[in-house]
Amino acid sequence: MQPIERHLTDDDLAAALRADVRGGLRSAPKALPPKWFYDERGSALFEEITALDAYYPTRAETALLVRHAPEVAAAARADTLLELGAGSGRKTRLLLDALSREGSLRRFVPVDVSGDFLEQAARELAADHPAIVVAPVAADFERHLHLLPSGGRRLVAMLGSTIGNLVPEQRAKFLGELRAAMGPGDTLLLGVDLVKDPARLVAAYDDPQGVTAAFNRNVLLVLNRELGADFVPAAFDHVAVWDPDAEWIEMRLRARAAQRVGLAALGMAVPFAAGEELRTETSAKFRRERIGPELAAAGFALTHWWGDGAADFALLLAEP
Ligand code: AVJ
Repeated sequence: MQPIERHLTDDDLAAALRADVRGGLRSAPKALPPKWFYDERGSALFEEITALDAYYPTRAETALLVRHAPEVAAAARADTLLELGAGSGRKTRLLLDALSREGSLRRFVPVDVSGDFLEQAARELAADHPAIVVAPVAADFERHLHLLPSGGRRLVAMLGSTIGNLVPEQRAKFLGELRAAMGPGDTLLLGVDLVKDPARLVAAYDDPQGVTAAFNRNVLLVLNRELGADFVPAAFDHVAVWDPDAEWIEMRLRARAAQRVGLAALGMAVPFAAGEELRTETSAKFRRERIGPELAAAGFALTHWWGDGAADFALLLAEP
């Protein structure tokens, strides 16, 4: 495995967290970007979420990859797999195995904001694929796409409906920057969660075991540790709502009573009214009729669409 190429240091991350929290807790309504969920505990809780009965996306996407990874590999004939938001491994392995069998694969580039997470995931994959160069990159896909390794035929994969965490304006910017960073011979693989019965969507983000609630509140513990804040997680209720117009799930934390929260590192004290909500995540759900034109607007052509029988989730390929 090659040493991690860092476009993002721990200092950059700390500065980005401060800026996001300062801005997000001053705005009305209050909001935080979902990327701050994923410290060690948050990543472990997310892994737990993926195993919940109610959380269908991971199972649905894994089944799609089991079925269609060989077709993805045949269409891409990529020598490089570049994975944005490097996942836990199983789905990555399905892609790596299919590309290896296709005979084209030379290099795997996992990209993630968290260096620690990358190190571990990359090491395990490198051990299982000794013939492949594993070249991890610590970067933020909203800022550093132009710095990603170039050359060869690259399959750029963003799985898990991670793209759903971007709101439409962010998505247009991301897809435009990605298009600019890609060239002939490159292929984009996206995993997207689909619009479906709102009851099932809400259930996937409000499980009876309370794992998602713990995941949601975990961001408050991240702020307590990183910014010397004094959030009391139990003073906030976990809320998941479906917005039928925007077609996204919103996760929020609702203050159970009026309170003031101090953030020592920012020299801020933030008032919450009773019932006031802090938005912590938007998770957009897609339709082919919507993502197709979004891709086209960014300069991509949608070439393949693989859905499951239940129309829960889809894998798509697009070319610049
Ligand atoms: C990994 C960001 C796609 O939005 O479904 C799971 C994160 N949040 N449960 C999603 C998540 C609450 C997940 N993404």
